[in-house]
Amino acid sequence: MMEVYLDNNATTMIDPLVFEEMKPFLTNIYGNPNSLHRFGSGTHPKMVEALDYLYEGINAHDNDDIIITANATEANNMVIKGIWIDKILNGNKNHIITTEVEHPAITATLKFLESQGVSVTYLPVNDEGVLEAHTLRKYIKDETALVTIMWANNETGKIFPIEEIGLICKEFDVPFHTDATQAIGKIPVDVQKCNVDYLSISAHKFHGPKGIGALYVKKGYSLTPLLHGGEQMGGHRAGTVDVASMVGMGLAMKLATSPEAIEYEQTFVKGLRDQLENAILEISETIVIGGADNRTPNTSLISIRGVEGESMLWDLNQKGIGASTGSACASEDLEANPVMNAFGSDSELAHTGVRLSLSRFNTQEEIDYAIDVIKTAIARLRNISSSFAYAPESHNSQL
Ligand code: C6P
Repeated sequence: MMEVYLDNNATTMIDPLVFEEMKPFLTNIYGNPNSLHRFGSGTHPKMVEALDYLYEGINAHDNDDIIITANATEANNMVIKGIWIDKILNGNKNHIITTEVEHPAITATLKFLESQGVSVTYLPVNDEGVLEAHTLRKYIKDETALVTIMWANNETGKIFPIEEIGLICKEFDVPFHTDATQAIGKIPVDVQKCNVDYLSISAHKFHGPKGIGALYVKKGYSLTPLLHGGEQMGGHRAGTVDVASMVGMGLAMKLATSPEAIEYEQTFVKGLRDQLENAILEISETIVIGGADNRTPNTSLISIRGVEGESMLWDLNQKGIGASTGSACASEDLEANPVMNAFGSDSELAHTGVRLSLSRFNTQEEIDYAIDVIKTAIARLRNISSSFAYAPESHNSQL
């Protein structure tokens, strides 16, 4: 049976070139980068190179900071809780603005802050699932300590008007953070052009290793650290850095953000995504949630009326295809998808979303196979009772 991975917004396969680059740092170059001897300093050239690739990948200025973290979740927590400590607990501001379709790494962190008395505004999105930048103007107040808005949505792939949002934040002199987890490697990301002050990065979304990410911090926008301890990362994040993963993230960033790589996403990957999507849309009562415009080139969130998203995943999995109904981290929660609810979709529609997310490693053959399997699954599932339920044989709540 063919195996086809169509869940690249959950995570991506590591690029074999990236893995090769990491290997020496998992074997013979094992020194602690903070040690003064040759074993430690031997790690430095490749770490510096990795940082250079990160700076180049998002067009950061040399004087800005990039702090290595464990993932985008940590980067998001670092900026939100850092601002909370610096500007809310230690200052006179008490308000944060976000949207209602952010990833839980933002919303759960903000919910915690709300429990501590912080006021949070969740901006509504339009019926395409995108924030209209002018909406933001009405909600910024003197007490606003931070605006945090994603660059691209993980479920719909919808791209937010980051350049306009950055300009508004600059006009009001409010720090602007964007979670760019789903944008990097898919569309151009330029922190200078978009007036971004903080930006979150996750390597495993662009064919780097898991367990490594970064927070970009514009010069002059320092933060109280989350982790206190040693002086690593200039005191911004204590703890010995995972050198192999950092080196891997650097190369993955270089490979994913070159102009040629972005062009390849816009042509080859988008071409495959569109073929897959169009084949499904030929079937009656199927729609692209939020519409087809202005999306990352790899993502398709489709609603198939009468077909429960979970049932569809079950059928696809039986045929070797991995997809999802939304965020991987909420996949055991069978509640209707909150992103779709934010669009005001009716409740049936909200249960019928399937997210198909591709990468540069998918092939034409795989997409042809996926089209056949999906068409068969839709026909089968529409023929059986609506009480059909997805029942995983086992699960491990620790995963
Ligand atoms: N979204 C998805 O299936 P980590 O794993 O911490 O590096 O990334 C978290 C994260 C943060 N922001 C956005 C926009 C994301 O999409 C994710 C990860 C995956 O949609 C897994 S839940």
